[in-house]
Amino acid sequence: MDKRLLTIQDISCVGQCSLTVALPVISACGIETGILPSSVLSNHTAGYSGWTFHDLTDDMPKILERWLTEKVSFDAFYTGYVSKTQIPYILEIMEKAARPGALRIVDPVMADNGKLYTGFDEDFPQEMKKLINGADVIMPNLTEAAFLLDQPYKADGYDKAFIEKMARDLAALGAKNVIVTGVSFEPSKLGVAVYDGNKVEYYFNEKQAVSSHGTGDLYASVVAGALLRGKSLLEAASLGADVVVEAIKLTAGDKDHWYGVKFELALPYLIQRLS
Ligand code: PXL
Repeated sequence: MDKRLLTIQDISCVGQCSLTVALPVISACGIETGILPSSVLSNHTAGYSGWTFHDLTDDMPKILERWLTEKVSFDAFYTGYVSKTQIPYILEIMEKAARPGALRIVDPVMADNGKLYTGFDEDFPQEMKKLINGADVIMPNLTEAAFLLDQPYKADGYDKAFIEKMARDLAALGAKNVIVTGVSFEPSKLGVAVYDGNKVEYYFNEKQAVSSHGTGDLYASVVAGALLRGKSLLEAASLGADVVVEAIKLTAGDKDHWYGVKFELALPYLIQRLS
């Protein structure tokens, strides 16, 4: 049977993030992708002056019931932007609609640059820990890692010992593998720390001049797709970083394109790297 993944995150109708990135990216990886939209927004919440928000929590148990009747099941679950009240439903879906050995990939989307995203309250990280516990792979950025560990956010000035303790402490929350994103030990390099429960390895690229919205979702989607294609954790983590850099380069210089990255133009690169 072919592998099938379910991704659970919002539909931001425009803005190149969450499901509008995850579905095309994982499909481009050659993996059948089911979606469970957690909410529908007119656009994402980072940089626009406002947005509509339609919560879809009530649909979750009804959709699961249908799936169980139809014997629909998945080899992997990949979660992104979700709300607190959805977490118990998501845990139930991951338990009841799993094929044997199904992977749980959790991107604990909630914060960046030292701050929780608009709409997330202070006890959200506590709830997110319930998704982290039992995950096979988690992919926090440095801000999300700090919130999950109840420690102050450090934007810079940290060393390898700090990052490696962070990765181990995150694993101690119940995650088998940890990828910490946005790690930098020197001004010109940006990358990821990859902990497989045994050792921490790193992958770096040249740091790009701009940081763009939606790159976390692009990164996590590539990692999820690459893992299902049988890539190792470090290979998937490195490919994710390379695709993000490619997309940023393909977007750079277009001032009208402030809301996301042109990941569509990086899909041929992704496909070629996977072939
Ligand atoms: O990229 C993360 C994300 C996903 N979905 C929505 C967002 C954000 C980040 O701001 O606003 C709706």
